[in-house]
Amino acid sequence: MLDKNSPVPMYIQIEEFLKGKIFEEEYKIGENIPSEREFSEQLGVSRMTVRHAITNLVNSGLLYREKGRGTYVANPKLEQPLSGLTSFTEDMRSRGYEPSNKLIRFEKIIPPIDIAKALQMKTGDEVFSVVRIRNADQLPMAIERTYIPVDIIPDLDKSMVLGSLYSLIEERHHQKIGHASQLMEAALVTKEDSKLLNIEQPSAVLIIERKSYLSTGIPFELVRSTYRADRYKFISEIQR
Ligand code: 16G
Repeated sequence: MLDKNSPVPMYIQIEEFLKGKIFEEEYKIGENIPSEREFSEQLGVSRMTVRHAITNLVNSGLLYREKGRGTYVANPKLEQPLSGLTSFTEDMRSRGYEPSNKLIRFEKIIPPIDIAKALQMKTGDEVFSVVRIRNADQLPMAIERTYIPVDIIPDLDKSMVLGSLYSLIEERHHQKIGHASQLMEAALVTKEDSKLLNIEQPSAVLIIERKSYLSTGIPFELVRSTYRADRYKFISEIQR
């Protein structure tokens, strides 16, 4: 199965071996694979070499590690278009996943100056500062840190942000959501976020900052989202 005389490095041969097991569904999505120790005994190679191969497959999104539990076969990465102004709830439902939120923080605060400026607020005006873990079928996908001017939804409370913010604005407050601007950057997960997302350090994450406006041109949210890079691919259509 593995050829020690081959010019192909051992860790790459192990990667191919594991990929074969995944594609043939001997290892199924959501199931955990044998431990590094078991592989190293079975294949007669060092644990370091096995770890190298597994880490590469984690980085490419075929496997994921759960802290203290083991390594699992991942769902194929979710392909998220960067075009429409959709909500997390809509995105997950359209793919057949059940969205849910875990509320980490809900506060009414006077925002830092940069946030107040971005949201075109007057000094002293308050925002709701909301931190939510966004799950798909109970698995954490992203953390969203959202600032919403209190003037937009004055009666916002904790129970409301356990559901969809966008449907709250559109259906309960009868406001139209207009457009948004987004910026994206790659980062390594922070210690705090690695705990919230249940991923190891170091892991790659993608940060998207979205500023969204009502159709009247008034900004209603500034959101910094941290996406698990092992769960997402972002797609955009481009034309010449
Ligand atoms: C998306 C948006 C976020 C918005 C949220 C509303 C990005 C980068 N972010 O996650 O800005 O607040 O949806 O979702 O796409 P909700 O209506 O389910 O609460």
